[in-house]
Amino acid sequence: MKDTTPLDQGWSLHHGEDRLPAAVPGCVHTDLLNAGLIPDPFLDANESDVAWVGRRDWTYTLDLPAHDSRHERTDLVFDGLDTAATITLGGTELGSTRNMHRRYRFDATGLAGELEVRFTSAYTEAERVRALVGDRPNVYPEPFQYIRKMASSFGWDWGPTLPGAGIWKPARLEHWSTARLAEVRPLVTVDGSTGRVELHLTLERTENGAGRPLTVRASVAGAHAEAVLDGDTGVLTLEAADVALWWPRGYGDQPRYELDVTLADGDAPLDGWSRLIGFRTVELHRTADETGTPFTLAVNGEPLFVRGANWIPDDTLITRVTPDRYRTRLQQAADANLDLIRVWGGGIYEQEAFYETCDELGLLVWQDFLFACSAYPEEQPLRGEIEAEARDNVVRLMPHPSLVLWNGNNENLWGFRDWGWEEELGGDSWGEGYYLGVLPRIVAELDPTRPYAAGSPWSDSWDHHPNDVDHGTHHSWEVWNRQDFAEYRDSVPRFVAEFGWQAPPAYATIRRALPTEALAADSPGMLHHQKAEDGNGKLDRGVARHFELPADFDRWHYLTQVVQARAVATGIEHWRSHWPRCAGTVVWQINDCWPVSSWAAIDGDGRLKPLHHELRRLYADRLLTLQPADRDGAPRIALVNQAAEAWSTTLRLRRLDADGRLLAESAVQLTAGPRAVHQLPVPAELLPGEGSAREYLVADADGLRAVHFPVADKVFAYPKPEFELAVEAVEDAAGGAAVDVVVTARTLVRDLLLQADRIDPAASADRGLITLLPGERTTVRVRGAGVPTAEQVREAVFCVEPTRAVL
Ligand code: BMA
Repeated sequence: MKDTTPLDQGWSLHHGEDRLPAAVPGCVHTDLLNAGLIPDPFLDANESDVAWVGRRDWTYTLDLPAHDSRHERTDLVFDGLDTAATITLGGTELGSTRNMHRRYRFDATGLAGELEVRFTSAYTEAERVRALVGDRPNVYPEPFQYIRKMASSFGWDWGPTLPGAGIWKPARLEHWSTARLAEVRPLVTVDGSTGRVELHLTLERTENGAGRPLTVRASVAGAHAEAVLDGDTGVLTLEAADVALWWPRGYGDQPRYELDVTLADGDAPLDGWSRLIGFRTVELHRTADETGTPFTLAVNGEPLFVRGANWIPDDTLITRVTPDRYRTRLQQAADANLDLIRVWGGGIYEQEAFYETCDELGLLVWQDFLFACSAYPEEQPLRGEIEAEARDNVVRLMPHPSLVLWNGNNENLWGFRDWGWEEELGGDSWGEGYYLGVLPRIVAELDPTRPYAAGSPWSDSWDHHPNDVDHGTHHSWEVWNRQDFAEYRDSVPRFVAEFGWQAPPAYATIRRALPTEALAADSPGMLHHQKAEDGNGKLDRGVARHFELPADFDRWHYLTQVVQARAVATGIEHWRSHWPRCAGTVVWQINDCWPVSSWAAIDGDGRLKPLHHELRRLYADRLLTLQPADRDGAPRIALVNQAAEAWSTTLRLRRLDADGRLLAESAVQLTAGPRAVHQLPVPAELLPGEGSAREYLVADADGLRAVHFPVADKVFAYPKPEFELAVEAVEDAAGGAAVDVVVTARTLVRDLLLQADRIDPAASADRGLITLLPGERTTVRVRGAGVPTAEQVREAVFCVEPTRAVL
């Protein structure tokens, strides 16, 4: 049987004359940090001080004594090397690498001594390739399209510039004889309750093993198959009766079955492979209809309104993202009622634990191939790397039931058409051959059970603009860049694959990142931790359209977070109400990779912004929304029901005055069918007077609430908010002490937010923005803050205040 020696101990990183202890898996930045040789690049403006790290070459060594192997072959295997490296063992050069996204295997039979992995700076390698293939347009001033390395490690509009080097995934020796399983490719489908696995196998044989008849056995869900192979490839088919379907969360369970494969020489086992698979079908409906070209995912025949978010690398220093951290983050995504995560093309093909956790939680995965926001040369040496990388990752990830879509790139088809690239390129290659040629061919060949989209956004053909709202996927960025969030209501794209609004991270996250700074919206550290073009200008203008722009930092921080949540809510409520014409929203972005003002719902320290709580409401099976007059007509109420059962409810509508007086009221019995939207116009007598600064509308149904104010907050005659707070210690089900903060409103209280991390950086609240009518009471549970006094809690509470001019 094959046997494995992990190479995860005893490595050194050469730093001048010194040899530092090095982590494998790991990277130079974390090794230098651990050795106390660089300051934490995530704090203050330290990022700039450590820029030298990415410009240098780095060498890792490990002493590998001779191994007394009974086996014919010893391979040195790297699951990931970041990025341009030359590998020698005992003075023999084994080979070189230039792609972080591939696995590498070198024949190291009989070799021993010092194992040396010499990394060339990613900049040196990228510039070398740029000189060979010629310059290409890029949205960012860094050369990431000339090297197959995580693009955003070079910096992004939410990320620091910290390209590093390192043995970023496990390394090991594999000792084997006769043959090994070089590739196992299960094509998993299901017909009724019969699960089918077509297992494509590739063997690698030693000289001794050449031509020898070897037995492969496979089993899954009670089905068995066996074959004798004397060549290097084979196909086994398994049919399992009565399998249960794997469903996305919210639609059913996620049963998984162990698929085992063994390779044997007679009775002697040589190698084994095992994965948990799931039986489900996936289709992408793209057949033209009366509006244009839909983009509707269907799992097990059930068309979905996708409730998604975009995922970026969870830490710029990605080797710090452990399986536990993946689990925490993905559980947070699931808690926000997401059912799809898009792994965005400027990051990485994530690690196994990411996809395993998605399989388990029922989070669908849309996986981009790794191309983002720039023109990619199609010449060598890149072309060969890209083909090899795509093959490697398609094979690696295809056993996962959560994976439902391969996507060619992020925004490159759009960039070519719209951002002046076409002219600038003057006929040079830019990646089209990958997105419309190489990649779909690879997916069709290796993983034909999954749909492929050429890009996001993409209209499915050059006949339409790549970002056409009526055709395929759409990225809605004009609104954040230039407009008020109400403009989301101006269109009904077929699928919104990106849109979002920025806000700063939680207060405690900012404090940790900028420990000594006198905080202001534009203080040096805040600006350093804001990477978007005119990011703070857009934040400020976003606030100023609705509120008086405050000078006070805490208020600015609160209001930017309110606007972020309201903006995303406006988009999702509008688009969901247009199901099935619009078949999904994928918010930009769920997570962050360091402490920064960004579009994220979960900040760089893992704290939830109010947006996260809002997503939980927006993406619940049942959504109640009030849609102001838009191009489709008068103000309406939409009951969005994504559950399999009909939703019957009594809808209560109230027109109220700012002081709480009831002006008009009605109750209607309504039913939204299964997975359907029910709409009705708001009755005229319930509508607040147009332009009224005193009247507003409240809709309630089954504990869900929607409010509509006809004017901006800065014009509305809010009363001075009055509420009481009571703190009760409780025993929390999750274990440990917690408190319930009971809020009782005496007046209208709009968008009350308890920022628990201001009480204690370890504390969190289970609710986000809350609107209460006079006399209403609600409870917020706060964990991790001990038992604070009501006064301490009050200092951490914010809500919308009346504008002085209006009072
Ligand atoms: C899109 C994304 C990212 C970017 C985001 C916010 O372009 O694909 O590249 O971070 O918008 O600007």
